[in-house]
Amino acid sequence: MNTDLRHGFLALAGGFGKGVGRALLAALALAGCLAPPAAHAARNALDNRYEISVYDNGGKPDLTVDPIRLKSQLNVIDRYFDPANASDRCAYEEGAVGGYGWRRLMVFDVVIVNAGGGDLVVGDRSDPANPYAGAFYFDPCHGHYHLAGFSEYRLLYQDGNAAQVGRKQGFCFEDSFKYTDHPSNGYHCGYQGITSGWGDWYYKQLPGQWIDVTGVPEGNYLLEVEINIQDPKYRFDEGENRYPNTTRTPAEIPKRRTR
Ligand SMILES: [Ca+2]
Ligand SMILES: [Zn+2]
Repeated sequence: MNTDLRHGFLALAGGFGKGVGRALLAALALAGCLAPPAAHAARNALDNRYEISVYDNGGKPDLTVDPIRLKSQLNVIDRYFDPANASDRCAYEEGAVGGYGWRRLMVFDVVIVNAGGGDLVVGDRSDPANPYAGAFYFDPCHGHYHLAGFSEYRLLYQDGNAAQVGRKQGFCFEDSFKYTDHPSNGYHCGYQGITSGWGDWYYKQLPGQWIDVTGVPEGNYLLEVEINIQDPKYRFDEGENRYPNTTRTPAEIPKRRTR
């Protein structure tokens, strides 16, 4: 299958939201019809793998962002947002872009890795007995529930000062990539969590998986991602928390090409 078609599928998958997109890509992969992003991811993970060593954290998770994947998948794109398009309208209304028309976006992959010896167990958000139930909201762009304000994406000058207002991003937690040989306990968007030694992948084609850098001058910046910063009463207990919750990577905004 040619590359354009593959990108078409990706856009389609993104439009349906994370879970459906993955299911579709998995089905395509099984059909042997293309090398889906998941296959690229697996290959990249082997070639250039973020090494974690899971430790005994008193049965608790320890979350961190995969710094290798954050860096390797980062790029700046120009994208047109059309008010007549439901998904574009959603991105605008959620504040993921500052306006319609051509926007410059810094897009990147975020994988939340659990390096603690215990699973992150969030569970079913619709169960009123779930202690995190009040932390969820329906994300219309993704078509499923997110834990509100779990992370923030920031663009910084190289001195660490903010170059752009940061943007909060919610998450649904599930097992996407394995970082150790530990088997998955099968968490998904309906019963959320991340198994010890697994990572939850938010790929750059997902709606909102970016910072709108329209109007930001070209130059060298830092991208910063901080996690587990939701309302304190819903924060996850990370025990010893040996792995950092703030990750930075160099991020260049290239010269705009003349159209
Ligand atoms: Ca951590
Ligand atoms: Zn989502």
